[in-house]
Amino acid sequence: MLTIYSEDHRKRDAKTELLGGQLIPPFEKPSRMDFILDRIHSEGLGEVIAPREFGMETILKIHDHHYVKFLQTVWAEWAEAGMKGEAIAASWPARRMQQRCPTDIDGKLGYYALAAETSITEGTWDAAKASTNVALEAASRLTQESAVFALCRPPGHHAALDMYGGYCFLNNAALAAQSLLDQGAERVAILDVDFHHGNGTQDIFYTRDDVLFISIHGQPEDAFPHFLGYEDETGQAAGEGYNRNFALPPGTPFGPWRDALKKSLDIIGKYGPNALVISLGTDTFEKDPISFFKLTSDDFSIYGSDLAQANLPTLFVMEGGYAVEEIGINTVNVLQGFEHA
Ligand code: B3N
Ligand code: ZN
Repeated sequence: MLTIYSEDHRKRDAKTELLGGQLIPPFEKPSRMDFILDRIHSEGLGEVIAPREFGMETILKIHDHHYVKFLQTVWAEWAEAGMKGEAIAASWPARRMQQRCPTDIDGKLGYYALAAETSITEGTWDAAKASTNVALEAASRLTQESAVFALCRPPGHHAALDMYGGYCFLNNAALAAQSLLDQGAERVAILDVDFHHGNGTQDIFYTRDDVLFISIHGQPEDAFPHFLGYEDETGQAAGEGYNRNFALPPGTPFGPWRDALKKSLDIIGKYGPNALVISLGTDTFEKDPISFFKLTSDDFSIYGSDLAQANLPTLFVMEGGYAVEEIGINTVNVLQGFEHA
């Protein structure tokens, strides 16, 4: 399988993540990519190539232009204000408050952040932009290839129309789906198998019927992002019926997870898309440090093979996964399971 990858992800190398009242080294770190690349090479998965530069056109179809400008300028404004650490949101437009973007940098951070764990650093925009190039290059190759792996970092599925958080800034899977539509697809399905609900992708396509979004994730009562991902969120307006959530409890093993996958593939089959985008997070793994599903490394191979049953051009977009010792094995197991089905 062809892999698209950019070294520019290294420009995002945050030193802090807010957890339990402390600033800790982030779970989402550059070495995640090295473990995946090593496994791709040792298993001979296929060629790894760098993306072209895709500019801003598709990004501005998916994200609010004020939000994009914020991402481009936030670090300079933060540094100009004399802040000493990495940029972290600390106040929000909470219930019954004004939803107006302030000019003060602390106010802007709170306006555009969906949570506080994700610090913004000097190279964050450049890395997020490079990650979108990876997704868009992969989407452009899907006409020649039956499956492509977009090895994106930073991840994207929490990034909404105008919000960042959960280690995500620009929504790579949404951009890939939009690009496939722009290339002529009539309908695209996005299946999000990351442990966390893809709130950003849901937000972006919630009122549209040209993109079906399905997510299988830890239930919001217990898991980040906490405030979206319930099963009764089914879409709105033209998008009614084109959003599905499978929200599963703590300790979920492969059996019930796979049942949700099979239901998802059935819904996708009935939708009849021209292409399938998989938001591929391997934080469903039993040893993941921040998640609570119980998939084993072998389970990743099995569900990779299940995904091939959809019989669609398939674009895998990398999302989460923090058990770094096994992230390469688990990720490549999905891709090999798919290829050898
Ligand atoms: O949810 C967490 C979190 C949960 C458990 C933890 N333990 C047990 C050490 C630590 C952290 N943090 C909030 C930020 C989660 C971002 C998730 C990003 C992701 O992978 N999205 O798909
Ligand atoms: Zn995740």
